[in-house]
Amino acid sequence: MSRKQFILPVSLIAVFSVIIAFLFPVIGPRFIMPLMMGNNPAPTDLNTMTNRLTDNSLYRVSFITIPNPIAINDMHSWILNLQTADGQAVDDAEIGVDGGMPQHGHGLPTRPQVTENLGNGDYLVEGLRFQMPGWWEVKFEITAAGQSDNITFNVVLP
Ligand SMILES: [Cu+2]
Repeated sequence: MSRKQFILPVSLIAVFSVIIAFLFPVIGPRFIMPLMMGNNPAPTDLNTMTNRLTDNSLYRVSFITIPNPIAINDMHSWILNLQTADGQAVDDAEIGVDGGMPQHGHGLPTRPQVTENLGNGDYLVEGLRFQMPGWWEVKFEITAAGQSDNITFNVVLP
């Protein structure tokens, strides 16, 4: 093989590698990851209500997203409203946030946190980001007056 015959394919590979390296963060989340992880449609019987009772019915939790609707890859916030099961605002709660994509076996790409207690049972949750379409679970562990309960919201991003 001559020097010329060797250099051409090597430079082509280099150029393509650079192009792919630049494109990957753009096309990766939307197309490559779902392909790798299995592009399962979300279950049709998912409860996607945004106002629900916690697992043991201790609290009623609802949320709005800012902005609404949310877009893939956008860092965004939720306002979570927390009430007792009989409708009293809960203002002194400790709230943990977790979640992920059950069909892909991965967690959240960020570490969202409650950053502000807004009063009247409202809490600001900052730092949420969903980097691919599909079924996401967002879980809150709520502790108030020594009583903990959990809730899992289902979010399906088109
Ligand atoms: Cu995923």
